[in-house]
Amino acid sequence: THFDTLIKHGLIITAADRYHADIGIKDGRIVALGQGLEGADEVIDADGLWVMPGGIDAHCHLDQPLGDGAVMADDFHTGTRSAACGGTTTVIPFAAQQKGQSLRAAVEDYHQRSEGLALIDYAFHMIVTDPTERVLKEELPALIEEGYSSFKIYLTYDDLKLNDRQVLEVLALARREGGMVMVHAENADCIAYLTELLESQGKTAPVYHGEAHSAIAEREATHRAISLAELIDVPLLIVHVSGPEAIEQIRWAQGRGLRVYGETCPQYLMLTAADLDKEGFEGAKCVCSPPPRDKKAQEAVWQALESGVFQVFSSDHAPFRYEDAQGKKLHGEQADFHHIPNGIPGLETRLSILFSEGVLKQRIDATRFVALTATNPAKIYGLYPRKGTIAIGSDADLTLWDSKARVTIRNDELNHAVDYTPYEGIELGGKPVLTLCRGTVVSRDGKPTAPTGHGLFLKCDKPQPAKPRGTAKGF
Ligand code: DUC
Ligand code: ZN
Ligand code: ZN
Ligand code: ZN
Repeated sequence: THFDTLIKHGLIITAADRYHADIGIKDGRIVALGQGLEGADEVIDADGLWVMPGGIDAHCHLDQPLGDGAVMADDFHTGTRSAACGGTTTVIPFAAQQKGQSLRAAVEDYHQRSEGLALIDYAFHMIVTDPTERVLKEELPALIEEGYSSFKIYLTYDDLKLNDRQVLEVLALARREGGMVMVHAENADCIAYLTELLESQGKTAPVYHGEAHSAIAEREATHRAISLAELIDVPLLIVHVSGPEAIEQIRWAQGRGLRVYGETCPQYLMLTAADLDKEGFEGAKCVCSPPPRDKKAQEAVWQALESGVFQVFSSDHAPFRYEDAQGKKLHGEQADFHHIPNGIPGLETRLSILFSEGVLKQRIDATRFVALTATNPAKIYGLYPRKGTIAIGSDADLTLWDSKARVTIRNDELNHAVDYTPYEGIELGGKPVLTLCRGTVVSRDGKPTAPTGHGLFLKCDKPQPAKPRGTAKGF
């Protein structure tokens, strides 16, 4: 065989193995793994580098229409460019249904927003906000079949949230059709009550966002979502888990044999509530939901990554500009905390943070890093084994890491369109030096190298982890 590309002498790390071998690539796929492979148009010397599956960022928001007319800073071009430079080769952002809109229209709108713009491959999750009879009986079953096999539901935000009855209907539909349900678990009434109370006391600074979004409200909603899923007998994934209260609920469910999965994000390892309390309005840069908690919560999140309570590590990249064109800061200088858009950027820094703080500091091993950032999301969202591993027949989505490099995060050097990073000035060990998506080099040393439009839309299979246990009667 003559290869298009050969990657020689790297240390290959998958979710299961680590070994030295060469990788032969042809037509965008891995066609050979072995020692002493020869004969290629292009040879990449990976001597001294670690070769891991390209990252899959299974939770990020790009060019998502927001009810209030606000616009996200990153579209499919800048967002996937930034992801590629951070070592990610697949993203799964959200096609969000507005209330009153058909789900099909939401998906079609999102295809228009992404068409021809992505540098790396992408699939869609849907967000279901209006589960009408038509959505449940016709649209969702058809869309799941067509390759949109996962969707997120919310228990909070007035324009997004479902009531418990609606959650049950949606879960039953997922069970019948084999879809994977993701849930944003925070108790809406608790947050509304605390927000009004804090405001009535004049407590409107960004730091009070953290108090309004209490960990108890997160714990309650997590427990409720798990209970509703158990009643229906359907798997469930709790997204962006922030600390020990919700972790305890997930561990409890897993201990009882329920198929409950958990996701966490870099902000819950790197930030605390104290970051919301910075000088001036700077705390607004760390406002996300659920909010970062405290040092003990960070430790609990690390432990849950290590012990396997969490299967997925995503960025939850939600790109809002700190200063708009008029120089106004996040919806107005000194805006009440509850008018600050929830979410922080993180597509490009996600892998480096877990690599540095997790792998190099020996909190998790490199195989678990791969599982959390690529293999598990591929399995849970129906992209495996095309994506998420290094195997013959899989797409040649690969990231070459220099584990000895040291990098200081500077927003100036990131490739997103957001005007800040909450991680400014943090020094990390290790960096992705070369990223290939289907055999094409999409980034080198933190700069994009692929043409706009290299990325392809991916249809997701019905994931095996979404299969019910078979315990429920009468569904
Ligand atoms: N939920 C998300 O998933 N992302 C950003 C903000 C939020 O509340
Ligand atoms: Zn959410
Ligand atoms: Zn999100
Ligand atoms: Zn207000």
